[in-house]
Parts: sequence; C-alpha cells; structure tokens
Amino acid sequence: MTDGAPLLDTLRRICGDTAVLTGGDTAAYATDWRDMFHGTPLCVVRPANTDEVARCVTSCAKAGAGIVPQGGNTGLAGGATPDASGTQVIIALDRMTAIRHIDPIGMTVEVEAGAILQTVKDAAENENRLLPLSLAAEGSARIGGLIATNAGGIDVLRYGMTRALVLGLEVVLPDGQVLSRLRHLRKDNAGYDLKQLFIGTEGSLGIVTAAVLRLVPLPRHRATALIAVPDIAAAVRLYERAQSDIGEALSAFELISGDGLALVARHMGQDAPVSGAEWYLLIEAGSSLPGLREAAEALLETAFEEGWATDGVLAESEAQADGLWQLRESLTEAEGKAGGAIKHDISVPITGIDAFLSEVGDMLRSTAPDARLNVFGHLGDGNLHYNVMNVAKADAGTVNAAVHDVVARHAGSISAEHGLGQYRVAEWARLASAPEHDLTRRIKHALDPGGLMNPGKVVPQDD
Ligand code: FAD
Ligand code: 2HG
Ligand code: ZN
Repeated sequence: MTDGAPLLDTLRRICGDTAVLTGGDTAAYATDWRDMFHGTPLCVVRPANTDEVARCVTSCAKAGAGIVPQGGNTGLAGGATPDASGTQVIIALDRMTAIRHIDPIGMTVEVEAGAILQTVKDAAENENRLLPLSLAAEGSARIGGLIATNAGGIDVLRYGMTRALVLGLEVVLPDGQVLSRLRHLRKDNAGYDLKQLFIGTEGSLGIVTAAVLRLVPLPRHRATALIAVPDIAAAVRLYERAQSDIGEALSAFELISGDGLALVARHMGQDAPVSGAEWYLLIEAGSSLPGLREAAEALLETAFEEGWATDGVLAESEAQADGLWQLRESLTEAEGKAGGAIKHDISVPITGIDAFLSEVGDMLRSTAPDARLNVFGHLGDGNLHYNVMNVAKADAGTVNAAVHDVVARHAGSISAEHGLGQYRVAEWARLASAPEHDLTRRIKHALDPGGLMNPGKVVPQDD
C-alpha cells in the first residue's frame, strides 16, 4: 500500500469523520500499556457496530492495509500495537460497549466486544450472577481483547480460562464476512467448533465483535487469607491440602514474594498486615453454602501444625479481604514504577515448580548477578510471572532466552496467559517444533491469505 488517503476517505464514509483519528489523536492507541512498543498507524477507526467493522475490514483488505484490532490496550505482549510503517489501521472496538442481554436462569450474558470487563461483571452481579474472570486490568480490559488473548487471572483455578466461558461468538473474518454464532448453548457439537479459532489467537484470524459468555452463581460467602510460608515446597503442600479440604470452593491460590510486597509498600504506599517472609500465599474460597470460614480456619490450623505456614491473617471483613487483594493487584504497577522488568509469563507442572525456581535462580545468579526479582502469580495454575528487574537493556534478550530454556527443560510454556503478541513471537518461533510451525502457518494462510490481520503478531512474519 502506498497512498493511504483513499482508504482514509473510505473509512470516514463508513464510520463518520469523527470516528477516524489520525496524527497526534492516535497517540493513546499507538503505544502499549507498558510503554514498551510504539507504532505509527495510518489511522485509528472506531466503528459503531458489526456492519461498520465488516465494511472497514473489507476496505482495508482491498487497499492491502494491515489491520490491528484493539480493545482496552492493556495487553502485556504488544499485540495491539501497530508497526512503525504508517500504513496499518487500528480497528478499536471501544465504541461497541452494549450489554445486550443477561439471562440469570440460563446463566449467560451477551455483550459487544468493546464492553469493559468490570462493567459486565457489575451487571451480572445485579442479577446475582458472577462472570468468573478477574484480573487487575478489569477496569480497562474489554471483552474482545480478553477473548482474543484467552485471558487467565485469579479465577482460573476454579472456573478455567476465558475459553471456558465463551459459549458463542460473532467475528468479522479477514475477508469481511461476518461469522455469527451468538448461541446461548451449553452443548453444541454440530460440526467444527469454529469459535475456538478466534479465542487466544490475538486478533490474527479475525475481529471479535460480540460474545455470549457463561455466568455462574454468585458465591454468598468468601474466605480470604494472606499466609506467610517458609518455602515453595511448603506452599505446594498447602495447595495439595487445600484441594483436599476445601476442594471445589477454592477459587484462588496466588503466590507473592516478600520482595514484591516491599515494592508495593515502597511505590504504592500499601502495607501488608504480615511481614518478614520470603514467600506469601493469597488464598480465596467462595461458596453459596455457609461453613466456609470454619473450613478456612481449620486449613490454617493444619498449615501451622504442619509447619507450612509461619504467619497469616484470615480477613475479618469484605473490606479487609479487598485490601489483601489490593496488595496482589498492585504488583504490576509497583514494578513499573520501580523501573519495569523483563517479563516472563511461564507455566510449568505444579509439582515441578520448586525445582524450576531453583534451576532458574541458579542460572540467573551466573547470567545476571545484579538482577532483582519480582516473582508472583497463579501458583495453583502452575503459572508464575517471573519478572527480572535491574538488567541492562542490552542483556534483556539473553536473560529472556535463558529463562525460557529452563522453562522448556521443565516441559513448560513461555506464555501461560498473556499471549505471544510481538513480544514473544520470536521466542515461540525459536522453541516451537516443526509440526507446530507448519500447522500454525497453514491455519493462518487458510483464514488470512493476504496476511493482513494483525501482521507480525502470534505468527512469525516469515512463516
Ligand atoms: P488489547 O490489549 O487491546 O489487545 C490484546 C490482543 O487482543 C491484541 O493482540 C489485539 O489485537 C487483540 N484484540 C483486542 N480486541 C480484539 C477483538 N475485538 N477481536 C480480535 N482481537 C482483538 N492478563 C491475564 O491473562 N491475566 C492477568 O491476571 C492479567 N493481569 C493484568 C494486570 C494488569 C495491571 C495489566 C495491565 C494487564 C493484565 N493482563 C492480564 C493482560 C491484559 O489485561 C489481558 O491480556 C487482556 O485480556 C487484554 O484485553 P484488552 O481489551 O486490553 O486487549
Ligand atoms: C497478574 O497476574 C498479571 O497480575 C500481570 O498477569 C503479570 O505484571 C505481570 O507480569
Ligand atoms: Zn497473571
């Protein structure tokens, strides 16, 4: 594509002049949340409905312009940031925010892709239902982006990742066709489950415009505890016991380091009610039935008796529980304020997490002796954010690859929940097997033969 002016005119005709942003007006859309990736788009177009999205996609395809779908722009892999060519079009879903219908009996909600997660959760809660998807960015992340990244968060242990919540989807395909399967069905084995192609594929195969999501009953009781543990082995033993004693009520089992809590205290002014340990767990259980607090107290008692816990608080009120979660949710922002990190979003089998941490720690002590760590995450899912701070920019690639090599030795994943975007695509290409490359390339080419849908993200450009 050489001259972008005719495409700009067409997009303005489709969506209206004020819905097409250019120049300085695109700034907030052209940089990612971490301020790590900076692009220069031809424009940002903000369609009002699915028909406008489809017509924009058709026009971009005709003009040979790359398309970058964008939701809340909170992604941590640079997937929603365009390249620097000045030719790509960001299609932002932020005007398509309707919550179309909540069915408290069928326990479903139908929403447009630009709806903000927190807003949808609040609407479900008004109907005594829960959309079980929780993350620190929920006040900004949008449903389409959450689906496109198959987002995880703190509820995965009990309810699964976003994929497990998607019942139906509406998608604009790279050729402008609209695939509409907004079904409120729990069971649907009629042919290929086509919606899976668009969940977790980070906008590389189509643009999600609406979705039907599964809701669950809103738990009436919750128990939340912050517990100091002597080491990771004890944390894993406590996890095993919590699964046996609290079982299906257990919804979150999060790991936080003492260094992480110190960052939150220093940069966010939030102090934890426990201190002095190397590792902490933030555990939550929820239930419609009473008796949860007694079960949580019994679990804590066992943990102290067995030596798996050295200190801890069980929240006495909703406000105290929220305060404990605030500590956990501030880790990313505190890390940013402290200068940022080389982020790793890894998962390994939970039984091997202790051995993984020892090996990667030994490796770093020789590779990057000045590094400081902010390690936290979803221990119950085997998913850690192994964030390495205080490393020179020039050494970032070496450290990143070295951590991923340890992950590979432990049969883990280099992206548990954040996706590849542009941040991890080269590392995926380095580590993926030949059949994985081959099948990925064939799926991409079958759906997007022009390679215009989020170019360079998820699928390596030369694949
Ligand atoms: P964006 O950032 O706008 O886009 C993300 C990707 O999806 C891009 O590739 C984009 O092209 C594509 N995309 C966006 N909308 C669409 C669409 N409608 N159709 C097709 N493709 C689309 N993630 C977790 O998994 N777990 C966490 O616990 C978590 N915590 C976070 C905490 C903080 C403080 C922050 C800043 C981020 C966190 N994230 C977490 C990452 C991020 O919030 C999620 O990846 C989220 O799903 C992104 O949603 P978004 O609407 O902001 O998407
Ligand atoms: C979380 O679990 C998010 O809070 C963000 O996935 C992780 O900042 C990170 O590395
Ligand atoms: Zn996470």
